[in-house]
Amino acid sequence: MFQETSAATRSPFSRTSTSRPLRNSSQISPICLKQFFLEVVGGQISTIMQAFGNRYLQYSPKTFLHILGPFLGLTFNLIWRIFHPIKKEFLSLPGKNPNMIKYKHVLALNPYFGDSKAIAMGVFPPTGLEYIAASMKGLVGKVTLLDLRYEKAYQDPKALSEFIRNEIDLLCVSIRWRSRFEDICDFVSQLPPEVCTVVGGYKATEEVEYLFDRCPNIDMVVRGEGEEIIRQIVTGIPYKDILGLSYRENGGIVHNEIHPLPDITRIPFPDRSLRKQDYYLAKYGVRLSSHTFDTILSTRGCPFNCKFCTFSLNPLGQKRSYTERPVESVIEELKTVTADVVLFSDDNFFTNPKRSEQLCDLIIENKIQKIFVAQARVDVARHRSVLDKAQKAGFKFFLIGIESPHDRILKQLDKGITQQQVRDAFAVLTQYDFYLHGYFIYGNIGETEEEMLYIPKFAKEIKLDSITFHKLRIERFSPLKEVVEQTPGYYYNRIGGTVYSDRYGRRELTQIRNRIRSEFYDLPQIIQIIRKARQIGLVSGRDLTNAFLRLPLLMYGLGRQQMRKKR
Ligand code: B12
Ligand SMILES: C[S@@+](CC[C@H](N)C(=O)[O-])C[C@H]1O[C@@H](n2cnc3c(N)ncnc32)[C@H](O)[C@@H]1O
Ligand code: SF4
Repeated sequence: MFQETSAATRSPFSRTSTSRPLRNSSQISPICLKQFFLEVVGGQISTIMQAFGNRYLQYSPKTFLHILGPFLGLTFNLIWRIFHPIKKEFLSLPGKNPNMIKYKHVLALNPYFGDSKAIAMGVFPPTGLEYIAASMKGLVGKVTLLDLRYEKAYQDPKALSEFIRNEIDLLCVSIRWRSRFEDICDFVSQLPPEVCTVVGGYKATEEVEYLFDRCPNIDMVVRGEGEEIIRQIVTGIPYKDILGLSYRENGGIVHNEIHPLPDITRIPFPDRSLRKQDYYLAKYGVRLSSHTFDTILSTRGCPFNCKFCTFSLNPLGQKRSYTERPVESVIEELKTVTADVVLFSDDNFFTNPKRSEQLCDLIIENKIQKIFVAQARVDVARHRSVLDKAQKAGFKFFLIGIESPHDRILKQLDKGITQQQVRDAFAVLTQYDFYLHGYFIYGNIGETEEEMLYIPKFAKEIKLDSITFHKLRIERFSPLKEVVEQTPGYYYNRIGGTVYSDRYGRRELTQIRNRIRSEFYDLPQIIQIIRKARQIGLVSGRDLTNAFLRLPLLMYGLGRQQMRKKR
């Protein structure tokens, strides 16, 4: 969609807007000039010296020059080649020279706060934003990261605006999810328009035009993975030359071409030093576990092509080719992680079983003691040696995509597994002390009520500890989009919305969801969850007592959320 656009006039997104003119868009920074001097002029001097020594001087009658010429040329060239990369790296760090810094104080803002249905939402740090902060290190004066979930005082846009006005010259906001998107737009649009504002993230990338329209104070939207793009912005590269950037110019919006996917082996670790607090499991403000939580990303992308899934695509629709970080680098990062529970955010931690085993070996060897959580396909059960190692290394919690107990649906979704394979896999997985969580999708094309209601029974048969079940969603680049569009009686009302049918509308699917939930989460299952959570060390006896004592608070929070939902 963005492919052929490089100027406002050619952009399918271009339109007039009431925006302020762009700031500093074509400024060439001192860093660029210095780099240019060293790379081009310096390289030329070195080459000329060498040529001079090699060719010209050898015909000179002066013998010492005859010998010294090539020697000098070669030496200069050698020194140049040895030190050039270091100098270049040094020069690309304007932090070493305060005069070169374009932005003195950057605010990296995680704008999510307030109660959310997703319990996992409060648990994890804003990893993407910490990657962005790490990429700016040394290129800007100072970075402050504000995670509004933990900054009550700044949840008021007026108070935050005052801080921004007094302190900040670049505001970076991360917008990742569809949920709460409108609230976040409201919030961001109240922040000071005079401070340069750049937003990025999965949802921001999906909503570029809308964001410019909705929030007149947004100057730039970074599309896709932002590490290299933010470096270019803060070092003063002209906006027109920054791939993956959309920005305002002359009352319109310019969408530059897509940025190539960054090489994750060279990306710095997310900057965890900016955190002001630990992350923990809480619901309605009640802390449920004494453990602290963190995420780590050891690969990006997924080589599978399940038809419903857009995890393996980026928000621009590009397939994120499966790429691995070197295991040693993952271990180095893990050594810096202080949290007790660490989620590998990789789409599937066991895509390359050999590498996963190697990583487990290194975790054991380096005595890194954590509770690890990983996403996995059922295929992992075929590799017992990997499971043995994973257990030893501290992998205790598996999030596994099963999707459906029915072969017909699994085939329709291109999941690449059968019901029997799922049963076989769980016969193996349940022999370990893993907490097993399964993902299911209901409301699939042609799926009957009876088939949907088999989910809780099947989940119990294969001995899953807990499940989540989502209605089938259609994302913008979902390969299932066309299938739904071409199937009579099936429809979705918006991108990212649920698939409904003439037979199963919103009301019917909600009723089915409630039945799946109550049939699976009965009292014995809840006891099993608590027992397993204790067994793997996720919660302690003390945590349970504390949670029990705060039960009234939890009930109050739940009640308030229900009331708000009704309103
Ligand atoms: C791990 C994960 C989670 C974790 C979060 C961990 C964390 N640290 O925050 C948990 C389990 C909490 C989670 C929950 C949910 N998730 Co989720 N999640 C992911 C997943 C698999 C990886 C995210 C990640 O860590 N990526 C790695 C980092 C480095 O990338 P990033 O955050 O996108 O950041 C990069 C860019 O976006 C950009 N960027 C980000 N912020 C900024 C800011 C600036 C200024 C700039 C310049 C750039 C920039 O640069 C970053 C570095 O490259 C993605 C899929 C994916 N492959 O991205 C889905 C995904 C983001 N989740 C999704 C969904 C739907 C959910 C849930 C709603 C699921 C559910 N039904 O419960 C909940 C929502 C929670 C809520 N808000 O209510 C969808 C979002 C779709 C959408 N359009 O809204 C995604 C895209 C998966 C998908 N394709 O369906 N999720
Ligand atoms: C990362 S995958 C699960 C782990 C692993 N990659 C696998 O395939 O087994 C996350 C889960 O999100 C759910 N999901 C993803 N896209 C969805 C969609 N479009 N509609 C409904 N659920 C979806 C699926 O249940 C999927 O298993
Ligand atoms: S469901 Fe899992 S395996 Fe399938 S494409 Fe998505 S992330 Fe990959």
